[in-house]
Amino acid sequence: MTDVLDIVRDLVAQASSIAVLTGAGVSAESGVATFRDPDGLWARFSPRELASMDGFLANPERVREWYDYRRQIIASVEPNDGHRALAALERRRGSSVTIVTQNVDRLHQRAGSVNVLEVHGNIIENRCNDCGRICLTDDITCTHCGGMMRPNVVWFGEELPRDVFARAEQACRECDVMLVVGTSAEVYPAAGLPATAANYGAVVVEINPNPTALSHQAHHIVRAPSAVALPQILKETT
Ligand code: BJW
Repeated sequence: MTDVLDIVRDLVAQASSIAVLTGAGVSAESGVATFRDPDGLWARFSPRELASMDGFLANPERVREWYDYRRQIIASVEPNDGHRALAALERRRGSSVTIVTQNVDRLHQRAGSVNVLEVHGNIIENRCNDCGRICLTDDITCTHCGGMMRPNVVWFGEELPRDVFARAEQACRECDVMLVVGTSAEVYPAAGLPATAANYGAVVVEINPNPTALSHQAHHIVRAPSAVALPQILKETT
């Protein structure tokens, strides 16, 4: 473990551009459930019923209740040492650090990260399904066009926000090192970003206590929880 931590620390120290793809595991140690772990959300709730447009149209009340339940959990937790280590890295290295997050919980921003691309949206806001207007209120119809308001997240079968994903791809093409942290790397197109980075010459590092769909492609693997590994890798010297 010490060896790989030293190697990854050196890679980060020498990189002129760093992309970080994060997933639900980064927030696990804050107390936010992941999706696909044995105790994850998809073990208790149906993605088809709760994270798809068909599910929403069939029962909008149930979907809204589920998102309200998750919003309450997120409001009651704090960023962890992993989020904080990434925010501190960005404070030292500026815009050369880009976080591409699949997480909708805004914990990176609450830890102080600024250059964050939310490829699956966020759970804090609502969005009109018809005109796209974004708001923070819990109105169920849009005051602008009368359309249905829904959480501002990306459900299965929906396109990711095009400009945000384009910027994420650009960051992956430009980086020297990509850290892939706390994601099962099963959900596309985000799961394809590490391959983009590798194809453009980046070193890809997986940080995850468990093997994932990405593991066989990663150049280095740190098998540890992110709130432990990130502070060790991203010490002040990097
Ligand atoms: C720790 C830890 C610790 C634990 N420290 N680590 C190509 C092939 C096959 C299928 C597809 C394909 N392309 C597209 C698809 C379909 C689909 C898809 O990928 N399906 C697969 C599941 C098979 N993709 C889509 O539908 C996407 N849209 C799309 O492709 O649109 C096309 C289109 C184009 C043009 C017009 C219209 C359409 C959209 C995907 C949206 C995903 N949405 C969700 C819900 C968001 C809202 C919400 O939160 O409610 O996003 S699903 C869920 O999965 C959520 C996550 O962001 C996403 C990824 O999960 P993540 O973060 O990886 O979490 P887990 O739980 O899977 O993994 C946790 C990891 O943490 C584990 O590895 C643990 O070991 C680890 N861990 N503790 C570090 N302490």
